[in-house]
Amino acid sequence: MSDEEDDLILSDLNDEELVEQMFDDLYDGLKEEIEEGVNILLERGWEPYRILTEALVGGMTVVGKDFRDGILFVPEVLLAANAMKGGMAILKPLLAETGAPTIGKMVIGTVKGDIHDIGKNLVSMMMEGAGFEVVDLGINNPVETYIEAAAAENADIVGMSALLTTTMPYMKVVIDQMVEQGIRDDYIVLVGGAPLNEEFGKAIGADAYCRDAAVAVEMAKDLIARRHNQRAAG
Ligand code: B1M
Repeated sequence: MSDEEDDLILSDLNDEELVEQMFDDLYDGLKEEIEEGVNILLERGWEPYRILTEALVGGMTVVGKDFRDGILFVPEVLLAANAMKGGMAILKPLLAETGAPTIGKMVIGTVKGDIHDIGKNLVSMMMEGAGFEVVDLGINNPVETYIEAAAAENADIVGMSALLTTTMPYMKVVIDQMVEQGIRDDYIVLVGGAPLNEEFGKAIGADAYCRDAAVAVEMAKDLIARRHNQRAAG
């Protein structure tokens, strides 16, 4: 690291420069700097959601591109993910601070064979912030875990995340098993993850594909409201 970089004082940067620097720090896996950047933006009055999307998710997109292109490798991406999680941990309680009453319960996990959890964690945070109760099943979940947890938690929503083209078909295994057990309609099934699209969501029988965490919240609210209305009418 050059002396110039060594001396860099994050709080001296304007917002745009700071976000740019946070992209670099995320890329370099510098957790403490990311945490400091998040705190500075909060002090400057940025909304937690804006910090999450513009500074953290934005930075991770750059990491993703260079990972795809073979410029970054797994160890570096793990460090970047760790730095991102440091920033997310600061934002989590703030996003959940809306004080909204619980409007539904969701169990969510990454599917079997898949260990990516940043997107899932982000969805969990945003759902909690919107007033949902969330039970996070973690990563690498077999079908039994989803089904048992949904029943045990009396969940309204089953959420599944997959980041690999090789693991996304597993979502259909879970839904097919729910159909087989006659419990499919007991739950709203939401799916998401970078390689998915709307067509895939429909093809596997999910209630909705969610492009990002904000869409997941909207879909969940919408589908819960529809369910309540249907029940009230029936
Ligand atoms: Co992985 N990885 N990775 N990786 N990784 C991808 C997914 C990849 C696209 C990179 C690339 O090549 N460009 C590629 C997949 C290619 C493919 O399948 N076509 C890939 C690969 C190949 C792999 C390995 C196989 C690499 C290897 O070992 N050779 C390996 C697989 C391990 C496994 O799972 N079995 C692997 C490992 C890893 C790390 C461990 C290093 C790390 C994960 C760390 C962690 O999650 N704790 C990692 C990372 C970080 C990535 C990238 C760079 C970033 C993913 C991420 O966190 N994005 C990723 C490239 C990319 O996606 N651009 C890549 C940020 C996050 C906020 O976005 O997860 O899309 P995302 O979530 C969004 C939406 O998709 C949606 O909302 C979220 C928030 O807006 N959403 C949901 C997600 N889940 C949802 C669930 C819902 C609703 C919405 O339910 C209701």
